[in-house]
Amino acid sequence: MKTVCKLLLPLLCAALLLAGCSPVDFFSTDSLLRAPRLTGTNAALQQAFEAAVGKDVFLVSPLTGEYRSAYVLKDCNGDKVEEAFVFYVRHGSENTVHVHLLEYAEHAWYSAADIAGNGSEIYKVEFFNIDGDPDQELAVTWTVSDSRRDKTLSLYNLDFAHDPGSDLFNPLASVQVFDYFVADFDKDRQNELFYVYFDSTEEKNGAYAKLLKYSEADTVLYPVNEVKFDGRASNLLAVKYDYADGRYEFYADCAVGENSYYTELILYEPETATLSLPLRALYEDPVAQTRRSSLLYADDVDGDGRIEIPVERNLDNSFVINYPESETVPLRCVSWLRFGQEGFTTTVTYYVSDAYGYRLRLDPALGALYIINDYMTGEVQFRSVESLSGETNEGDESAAPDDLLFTVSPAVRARTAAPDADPAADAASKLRIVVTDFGRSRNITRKTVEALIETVDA
Ligand SMILES: [Ca+2]
Ligand SMILES: [Ca+2]
Ligand SMILES: [Ca+2]
Ligand SMILES: [Ca+2]
Repeated sequence: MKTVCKLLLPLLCAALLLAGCSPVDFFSTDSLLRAPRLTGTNAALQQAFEAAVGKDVFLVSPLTGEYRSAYVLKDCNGDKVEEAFVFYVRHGSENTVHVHLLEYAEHAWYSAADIAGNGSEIYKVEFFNIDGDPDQELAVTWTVSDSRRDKTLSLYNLDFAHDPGSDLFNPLASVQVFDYFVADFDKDRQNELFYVYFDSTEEKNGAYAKLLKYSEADTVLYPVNEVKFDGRASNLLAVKYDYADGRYEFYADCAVGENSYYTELILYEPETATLSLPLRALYEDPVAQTRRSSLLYADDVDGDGRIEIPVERNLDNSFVINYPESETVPLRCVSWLRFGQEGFTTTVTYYVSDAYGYRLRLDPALGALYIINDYMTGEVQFRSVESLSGETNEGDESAAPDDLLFTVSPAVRARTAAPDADPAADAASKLRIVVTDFGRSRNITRKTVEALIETVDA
């Protein structure tokens, strides 16, 4: 699984390593109101900052991401000398966060530029190269207090060799984002910006994905294309991506009103160098394909590097008994769908127990199953479907579990874990697994069942 923000992590880590050993004690401090006294080089940096803007300021730390300090050191122009970015709000004035840039030369820090940003808080700070010059651009995602749903990504080209009278900070783009991702989509050795956003204005109302590319000639980022999600998408919840067959695939989990969710799939098509919504062409109602009533996120459920989309399904012949105020209800499983040329295929199906925090993979080796869950006791019976169409056992109640392979139920009392207990069997260790003779005759053992059980976060 990769989230959009995780993509840049290796790059950032590499950048941090290259940047060498910054004296980070101070810089790791989160959410400082005022700068503490610094020592050594940092003290000189703080003095230079205060000499430029005064002492009556609040420092502002990014809320998330790799850089969590109001002071960010980064060598953007590759001369092996770090620049310093300081994020602050002037006390008693407007709430806008400013970015102050200091450069280091001749054994001293000096103030180089100062700009007003686009929010009262900083969500994230990153650096990447998206325009024609080799320098890193500064990417700041701004938020406004109490409105973290709306984020603004501002990209700044930094012109360190600027002429007197021209600006060091050159805004390349400022766009509303839910999440974004920078990569060389079209393999021309220059990065593009992909982002997803929700536009709540009356004219555009809806969720969109958009791709921006840098134009050398016009020195701006221009839109390559934009796709609008299904009109029923009422909110964005998460975006993940994978890379398969030479193209990026983005999975955007969306809300559809109350207690209903679906995943919008967005592809980058290398042939046309544009974004597309492939489900539109394959299905009459693309939303119905992945719609679910539980908040389940698209994820790489089997760890193969590809994202799967979860959907709920009633399992044939399966039901929940002793359900409050109702005799039986259909039993739902979660299937994870993989998208391919032909549309969706199921990769894996789980029986999910939210109540007891586990899921059990319905491995094909178990054979075709039906499941009966006793809501009162928590006991779940896994039964072979073979006998469903066959002869029934007449009159003999004790012979009823003929098709019962195994049961899983909450452990009745605390059991001491065996000294050689497999940590992977953690979830299973809180459960009582009983395999029947019939189950054993089908090569099912306690270990087989344990290996299919995973812990699920509540
Ligand atoms: Ca530098
Ligand atoms: Ca650049
Ligand atoms: Ca490119
Ligand atoms: Ca996968």
